[in-house]
Amino acid sequence: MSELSNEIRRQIGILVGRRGSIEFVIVGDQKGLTIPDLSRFRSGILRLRGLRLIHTHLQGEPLTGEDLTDLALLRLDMMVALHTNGTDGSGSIYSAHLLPDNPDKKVWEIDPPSSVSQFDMDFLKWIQSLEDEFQRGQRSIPLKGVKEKAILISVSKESRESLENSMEELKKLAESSGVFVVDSIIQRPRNISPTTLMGEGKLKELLVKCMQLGVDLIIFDQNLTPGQIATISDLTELRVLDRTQLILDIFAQRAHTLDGKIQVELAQLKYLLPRLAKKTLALSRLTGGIGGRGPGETKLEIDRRRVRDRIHLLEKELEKLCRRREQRRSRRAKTGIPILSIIGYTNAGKSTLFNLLTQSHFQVEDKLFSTLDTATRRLRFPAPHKVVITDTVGLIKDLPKELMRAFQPTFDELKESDLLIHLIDISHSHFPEQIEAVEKILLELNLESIPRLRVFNKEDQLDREEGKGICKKYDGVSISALYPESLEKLFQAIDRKLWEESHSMAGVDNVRLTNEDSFDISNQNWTMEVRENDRKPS
Ligand SMILES: Nc1nc2c(ncn2[C@@H]2O[C@H](COP(=O)(O)OP(=O)(O)OP(=O)(O)O)[C@@H](O)[C@H]2O)c(=O)[nH]1
Ligand SMILES: [Mg+2]
Repeated sequence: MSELSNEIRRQIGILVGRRGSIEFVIVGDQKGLTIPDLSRFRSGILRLRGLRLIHTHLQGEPLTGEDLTDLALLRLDMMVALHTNGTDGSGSIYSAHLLPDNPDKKVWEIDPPSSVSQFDMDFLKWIQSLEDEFQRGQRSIPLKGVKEKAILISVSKESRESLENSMEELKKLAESSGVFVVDSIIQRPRNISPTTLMGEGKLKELLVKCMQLGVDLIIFDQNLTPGQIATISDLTELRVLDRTQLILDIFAQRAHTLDGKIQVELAQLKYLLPRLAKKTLALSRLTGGIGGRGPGETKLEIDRRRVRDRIHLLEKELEKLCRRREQRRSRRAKTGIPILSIIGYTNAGKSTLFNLLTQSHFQVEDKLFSTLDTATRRLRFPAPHKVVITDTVGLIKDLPKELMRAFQPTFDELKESDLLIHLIDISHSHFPEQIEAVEKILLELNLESIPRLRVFNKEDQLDREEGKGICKKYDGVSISALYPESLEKLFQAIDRKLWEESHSMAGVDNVRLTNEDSFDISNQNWTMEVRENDRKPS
């Protein structure tokens, strides 16, 4: 090869299979060669390709940066460059290979050059032991009761602090959807690649890391365009998800009622449709697994025409749903009883508070988005008033617009509220950002004109004085939904908001009831309401 190469002044390369079969012969130019499409040699993302590239260098130069990039991106068994001297046949061989997980976090090993005449190696034996080592590394992170492992990635020019906060939340989202987070990488490049976000260098490092750790799923904190998902997935053969898909996946797992299922599936399909235009393996890699499952562990349809039909059908269902909800609303409006809705960032403790107030037993979990379906009940309110209280789906920053649209009927119901109780997790280190995110969404939903009460929850996690300071600063009250005795402040604040501040409130029935009365749910309207919501108490 080297002799020929010297003669034609071009690099020559061969791609060799494990047992020595020559699969490709490539003739390049003086500086390099172009490797053909190797997709038919796909051996699974977590394995080496089963091909080594042996090629000539004309000047006897060692492996180039490009050689090493190809080694990593293509997961070749080995990259070899050789050069011989035209006159006496002497020359040297340079080789490099990928490394299994190692303490120095090295991606590859470049072997010391050896002379062509002395080079001797039992390749098959060597590659088998290398693969064994890779597999040991991959198994070193066991799946602890979850189905998937993933590496999280954030690429943006925003401040490091805000990227770290967002990453923290992405991690919680991933865990809430049953993913074990192996590593998270934040990159703040000067230039963001429009096609792959991160540059080639980072991408290959990531790819090798995935192979070292046995991870074939990466989740971006940024939302990716259909083109970006396709490019990254095609280039790396990894399964690629973005923040929106992850949130949609959690919703799909949590949707139990018919309403919820329709809303979630519609949001998922609307997200998918523009992505199906790209002929790509990216989506087919997801079928059935995380990001590709619909409500109730069904597979998401990824055939364009069928997706369109299904969207059409679901939209009709959604319309019916809207009508049903409207009827329910007008029934409720007729009663003239004020409606309080608990809203707030996901995991703030909304359901915990709702359960305490109404003595219900709905699902409460230290997970994001444990509640999807609205629940409504009469409040066990100690004041001599009658109110209806509603628990709602949690909000989050950058709530996917597909979800906003699909959950419109749910949000529309909030419009009927007489008071929004904005519950805030005071113990969360970034609660001010969460307040901001919620208020931004309220604005988008045209709910900003409804009277609002800021209630800081989880005060038990904080120093008393600190809590007081925050309440003063944000004009709110603090409670702990775990301690009923702390609710006194909340009742007083609701009392003030509903009956003292807003005398002019239309439709608010001022019928005074005794405590016992307000526990009585024999009233037809209310028992019906609970049934209609058919959300199952845990
Ligand atoms: N320490 C403390 N933990 C609380 C308090 N209130 C709720 N929690 C916990 O916070 C977690 C979330 O509570 P949920 O009631 O499910 O929160 P949510 O706002 O309904 O959440 P989503 O439905 O997921 O949006 C659970 O682990 C609760 O036990 C509180 O006052 N103090
Ligand atoms: Mg909840």
